Amino acid sequence: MGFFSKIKKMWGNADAPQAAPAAGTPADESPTLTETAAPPSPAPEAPVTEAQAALALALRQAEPRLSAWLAIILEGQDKASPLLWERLGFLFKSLEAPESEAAEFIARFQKWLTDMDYVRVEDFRSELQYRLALALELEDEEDERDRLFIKLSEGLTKTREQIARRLDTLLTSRGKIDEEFWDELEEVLITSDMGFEAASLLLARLRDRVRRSGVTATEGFKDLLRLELEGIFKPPKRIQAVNPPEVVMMIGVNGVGKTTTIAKLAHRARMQGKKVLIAAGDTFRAAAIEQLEIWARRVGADFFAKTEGADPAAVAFEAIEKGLAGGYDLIFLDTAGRLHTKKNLMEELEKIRRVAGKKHPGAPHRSILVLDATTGQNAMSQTKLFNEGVGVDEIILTKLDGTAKGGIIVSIALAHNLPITFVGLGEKMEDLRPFMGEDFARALLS
Ligand SMILES: Nc1nc2c(ncn2[C@@H]2O[C@H](COP(=O)(O)OP(=O)(O)OP(=O)(O)O)[C@@H](O)[C@H]2O)c(=O)[nH]1
Ligand SMILES: [Mg+2]
Repeated sequence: MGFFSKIKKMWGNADAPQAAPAAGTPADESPTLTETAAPPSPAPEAPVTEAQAALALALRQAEPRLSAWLAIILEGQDKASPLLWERLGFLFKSLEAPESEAAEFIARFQKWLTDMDYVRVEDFRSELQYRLALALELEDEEDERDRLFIKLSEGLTKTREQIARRLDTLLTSRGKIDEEFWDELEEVLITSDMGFEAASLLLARLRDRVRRSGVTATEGFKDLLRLELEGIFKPPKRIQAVNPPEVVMMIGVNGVGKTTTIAKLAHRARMQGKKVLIAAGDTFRAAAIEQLEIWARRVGADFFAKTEGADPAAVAFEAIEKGLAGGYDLIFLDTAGRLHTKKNLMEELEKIRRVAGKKHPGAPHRSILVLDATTGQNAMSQTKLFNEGVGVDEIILTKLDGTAKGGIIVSIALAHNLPITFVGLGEKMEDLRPFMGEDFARALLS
């Protein structure tokens, strides 16, 4: 547990001898770290080679950040090679990660490269950093947050154009916060897919905040708006503890991204060393079951399915049985977005809930509603429908990349006291990221 604290201890220890000024060049001059091409010897007392010592020194002297360490590991490398894996293994070792963990990480990554047909570092560097951040529990690190922020900003480009650009025009053209300013602001908010209700609520809160702050010029307004949004995006407190396996049920209308989001979440969990089972509760079409099985294989999760048309509640029941017996940490249950029978979707989901809870008290521990940002205000009625129908514990908003309708997130956060936990910023595994309200507000307005 807590690699981050270990790292802090390691690299930030005042008693540790300060690294000597860079002597010569880092390890990339030597062809290999060890005499042979074999991975670092498992014996901890194995003699340290010159190349390893140089690499250790370079890592030690670098800023204590994942990206800086990775830059050193990848220095002079433009392709996947035995040397690269050796250096990566050395990074794990330097961070006191168990050897077996490093070996598993590397083997899985190599397999992924083969599957994806990637060889060049530039094709896989980003994924490698993402996986390392998860495996080494460094996702909260400033660097990773910066990377996420850039990704978020890119993803929000169109939404930002809708909101920020028009807001900027309004702010510079008016100069003073008066009634006309409020009227025009209301228009900007409503047309950015925030919807009438949310816009009115936000305006009322903003008026109050502006009054309290004493700000009268439009100059200081953006900061106040950012603060207000940050407050709106603050997640309500929840009990996190669960009796394993934690059962996560994915719900939402068809096409929003339930199945791919399960894959992305399972990928994250696997990188964090969890044992994951994915269950095919969408028995609507055989292709859905196959799609999920392929994903499970790709991310290294186990898979449970029955036949097409089977009762999804039975799938849930048996998957939980398998999960309990197999010592799983996490079970993801995919569900259908629409049904082949006349039966009500909510009834079916409710039945899954009931049956899951009977087999494993507290299950499903999390019902995640997946919403597609490109549907704009439609997402609001879906939230209401699912929340009243079966209950929703958290929301994941997908497809924020490339839509101008990202303002919907404000309405969702305002209308329901539900946490938005992740946002989808693209189709790649690393494109599902934890939602951080502060960063989001900043990215939206900057
Ligand atoms: N651009 C982008 N595409 C996404 C994102 N999330 C999912 N998708 C794509 O959306 C499409 C539908 O995703 P699925 O996961 O199959 O959706 P689903 O909800 O399981 O659909 P049904 O099973 O038909 O109900 C896929 O092509 C995904 O790659 C995202 O954040 N951004
Ligand atoms: Mg699906």
